[in-house]
Amino acid sequence: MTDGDGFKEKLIASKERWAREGRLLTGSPDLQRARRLPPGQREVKNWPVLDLGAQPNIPLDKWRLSIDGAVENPVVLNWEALKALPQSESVSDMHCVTQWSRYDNRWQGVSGRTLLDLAMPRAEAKHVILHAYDTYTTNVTLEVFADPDVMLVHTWEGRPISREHGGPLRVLIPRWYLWKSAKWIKRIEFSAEDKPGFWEVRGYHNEGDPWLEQRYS
Ligand SMILES: Nc1nc2c(c(=O)[nH]1)N[C@H]1C(S)=C(S)[C@@H](COP(=O)(O)O)O[C@H]1N2
Ligand SMILES: [Mo]
Repeated sequence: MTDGDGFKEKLIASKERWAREGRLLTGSPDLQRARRLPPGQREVKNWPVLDLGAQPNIPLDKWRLSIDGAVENPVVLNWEALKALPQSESVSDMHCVTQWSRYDNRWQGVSGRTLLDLAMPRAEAKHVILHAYDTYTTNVTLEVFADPDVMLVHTWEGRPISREHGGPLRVLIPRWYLWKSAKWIKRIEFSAEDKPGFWEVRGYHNEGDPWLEQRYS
């Protein structure tokens, strides 16, 4: 199969999804709710913790975030510098590949767009590699990272994000399964080449669209 075929299949899958959603729009409240739930997911009210088992403790005065690689303006931010950037707020649903979804999470942090404006990726930058304090890595395309809903978040429901959920700062890529949302973010690397991360080299999909069930490769 050529890449063109893959692209066509994805297009067809999204169009099928739009058709389904259109049908559900006029349905009962239950169906409207169901419409928010990607295939194979179930809604939870708690917020499960998933990681490699080591939850790094990074005091704010030691915390640094490096933004580097194929950028015009590599930067290392400390906590004060991060908080001095324009702050944004958003509400989004989380979808985990282990089949839970949690609706209406209220986040505060810095938009990915703000970091792009700051670091200015060079023309050859096509991929973004997220490196975390626990050695976890994950990869997304620059196009995905540039979605307006991508954020680096420090606050959830008005409270600092707990250490177990990736505080002081984690990535949030709400349109993708949650394994793409690196906790304890330490470095954002822009790259001409793709670098599949921890789970991507262990059988997870290289993308991760919950609506297309891009769970495993
Ligand atoms: N640094 C880091 N980020 C990570 C992980 C990890 O092990 N280390 N696990 C990922 C996976 S597989 C999931 S499902 C989500 C879980 O986030 P949560 O524990 O806040 O629910 O974090 C993702 N981000
Ligand atoms: Mo996960």
